[in-house]
Amino acid sequence: MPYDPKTIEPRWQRYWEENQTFRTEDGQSRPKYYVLDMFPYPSGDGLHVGHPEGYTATDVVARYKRMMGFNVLHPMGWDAYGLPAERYAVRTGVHPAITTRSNISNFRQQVRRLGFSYDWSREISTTDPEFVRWTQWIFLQMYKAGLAYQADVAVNWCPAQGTVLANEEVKDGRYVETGDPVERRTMRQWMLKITAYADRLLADLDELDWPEGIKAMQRNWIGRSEGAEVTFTVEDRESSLTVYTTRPETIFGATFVVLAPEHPAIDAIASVGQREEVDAYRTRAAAMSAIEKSQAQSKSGVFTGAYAINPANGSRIPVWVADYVLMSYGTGTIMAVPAHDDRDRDFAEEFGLPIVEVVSASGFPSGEVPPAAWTGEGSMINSGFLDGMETKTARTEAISWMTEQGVGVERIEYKLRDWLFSRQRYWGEPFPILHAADGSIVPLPEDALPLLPPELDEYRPTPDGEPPLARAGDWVRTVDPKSGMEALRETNTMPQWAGSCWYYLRFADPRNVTAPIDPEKEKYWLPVDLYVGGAEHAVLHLLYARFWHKVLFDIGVVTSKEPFRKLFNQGMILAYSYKDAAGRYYRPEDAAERDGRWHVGEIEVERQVEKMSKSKFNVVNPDEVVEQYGADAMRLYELFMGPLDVAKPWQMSGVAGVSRFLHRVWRIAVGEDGMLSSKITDAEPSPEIARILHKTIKSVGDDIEALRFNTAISKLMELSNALTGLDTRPRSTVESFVLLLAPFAPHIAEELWKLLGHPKSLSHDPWPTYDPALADDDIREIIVQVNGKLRGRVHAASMISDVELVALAARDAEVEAKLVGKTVLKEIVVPGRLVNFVVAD
Ligand code: ANZ
Repeated sequence: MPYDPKTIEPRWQRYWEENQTFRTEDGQSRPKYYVLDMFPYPSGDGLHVGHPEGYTATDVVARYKRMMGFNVLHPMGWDAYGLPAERYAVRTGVHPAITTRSNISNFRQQVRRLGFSYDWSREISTTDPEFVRWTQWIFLQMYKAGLAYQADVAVNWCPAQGTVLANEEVKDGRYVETGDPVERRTMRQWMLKITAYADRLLADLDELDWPEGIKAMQRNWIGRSEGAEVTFTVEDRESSLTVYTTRPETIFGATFVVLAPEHPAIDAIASVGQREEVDAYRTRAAAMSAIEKSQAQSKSGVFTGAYAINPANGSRIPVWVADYVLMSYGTGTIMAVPAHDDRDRDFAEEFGLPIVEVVSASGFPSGEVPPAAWTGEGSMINSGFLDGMETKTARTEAISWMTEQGVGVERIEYKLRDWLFSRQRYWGEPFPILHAADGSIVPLPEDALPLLPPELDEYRPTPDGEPPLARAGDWVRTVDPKSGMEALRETNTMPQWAGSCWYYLRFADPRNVTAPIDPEKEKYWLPVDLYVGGAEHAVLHLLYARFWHKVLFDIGVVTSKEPFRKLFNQGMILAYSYKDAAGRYYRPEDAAERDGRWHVGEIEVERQVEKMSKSKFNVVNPDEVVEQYGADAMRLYELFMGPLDVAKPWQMSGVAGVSRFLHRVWRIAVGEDGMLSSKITDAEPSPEIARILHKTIKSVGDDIEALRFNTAISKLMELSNALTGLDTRPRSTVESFVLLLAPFAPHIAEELWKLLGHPKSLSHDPWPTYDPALADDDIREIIVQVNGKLRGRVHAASMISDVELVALAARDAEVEAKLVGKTVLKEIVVPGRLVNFVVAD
């Protein structure tokens, strides 16, 4: 009877479900292990082969840890609010509530077919009313703590999406998800004070077992700089200007001051003669899109006609306006030091402004200005009381001097800005907020939660930024339950990130109706031990969730400082695509290789590895893979393709390859008649097989712990080859092999386990253990001679001492028989090879 995943797999999936094999109980005395996938948003396109890559990895870990005796929490849920779900609804014209429900059930069914050991009793969706209740509750706590506030802010308005976006969602003037351009506007929005946590978000990164690249991206995004604020008086004006600098020691080299074009002080400073030119420049700068700004190379700017006084040396320096200075950073004003800053240098050269060197560039003749800005450290020159000091010392000295003189103070600045938390979209959590007639903000009482989005037929975004919820007049007009006065509901909604900021907590206590999570359960389950998902969340979700977690820590909801102890990013799964010289794509199944070149019919095409996309016809549908090869083959291939964290192309031939492996595995234990193979015996394994087995147990365990799944699988393949080669296969070895295979290919493993005579699922059976001496890679076979004649063979680690080796050799049964009653005259040892006992006859 051949291996038939089509009958085996659904049967075991039903068994697991009926027996609640993966149901997790709380608070046991056993140690816990919480392994989590970044939950998907259930898009209308269904599952992509990229999803199960991470899901299979975490499932292997979950199954392995269970067999290691851990109480494992391994849940799945749906990130169902937000732009992606709504974009799909807008495209199809079907209400998001309906599409979301059907998308979820489609995703669930697709995920289930892969046999993951999720505890489905803990399934949650961010759109569940009970989940929404606690998302809104957390927002209310933030509001009460002063961490949520409304403000008129310069926002990223995306006309194509009809909503504002957070800074984290915009790169080079475009929405990162869609590439739609973004404009600057000022709008009244809800903000979350993530900046209040900047220091902790930065410091606590050090404790995390996360990829260094992701930590570096978060550090850069938070962008802490140590520097000083320095005040420059303006000649003949009432006003003064405060600059932010990270190089206060270079103040003697400050030869001009520059303001951002949006700076409010410009009106008071610009001279009558320069006013017109300044205004024209400011208008031009305002009209520039964020995209143009991010691409602007050449320096542009305008002189204000005013002069500032450098407080260090009293020199009179011109004040300029230029768009390379950002209003949103520091004070929106800089002291320009063209000898030691590249941008200042370009600007000075463009407009013929003086360049004064104050840090000697090592090796450059003094008195001459080097051809480019020297931005490194050095010793101070042309700097009065700072002369001769090293830059680092001079920095501290300069700040002390400024503080004494009352012209400056030390200041720490962050690039991180508060999180713009409202969206002008329909499909999100409404804010639990009322606006009273007198303009005051009234938070909804907690017992009025959840507040769900109102029923609306027209939920499309509006062109002017008026939220779609404003159309639900009867919902918007309400009564403040406390005062009984008329009030209007807030019509903005929360962004798609809200639910994912705390969903990992809820899995530990998904049905709690009195709190977001029970404190005992939180203490037991949190933090997440292993979190796996794509690297695209490096800053967005992973920074937002850390922020909420810290807020929840401060209000006593959680006891851990960080939510995710270990993070691992899966690599992108790519695919081959085929296109001709004109850039037209062809279906992969129509392409064939001839003489080393690819063709579709007579047309020559180029084969490339690219992202999967419908327009390139190279999307692989997981359902078809399961249909053809089964879930176990799909799972194995997902992990056998290469290291988990690298990008790699999908190849159907690879799936066929692992499928052949599973067929061979089947034949190790199953005879022609479908019964246990007659080759399986109760004999002891040979030393050779025992060694291979123990080595495999050790390395597969080590590989799973280190998330090196591809090498674990190849070691299982080696062991299976060894077993296939045997005429009699020791039952104990075959059983151990089945247990080792189980986390990777659980369906076939359960089936073989049953055939081997075990009536119950192996999911909670102990993981095989190994004998370290046998598992040692460097075990050598040692020949044992007595008077030069071969009498036995022993196995020993290459590191063993001569004395130990002799003792081991003497214990070999045959050798021992030859030695009894004899006098050993001499022992000759050739380490790693041979022991010869020379005995008297
Ligand atoms: C004088 C100076 C001398 C500077 C020098 C640099 C080198 P980070 O490290 O990124 O914090 N700066 C300050 N505010 C700015 C703004 N709103 N827009 C553009 N540039 C701004 O950078 C801090 C440095 O960037 C500050 O230190 C300032 O230039 C500039 F040899 O001041 B520096």
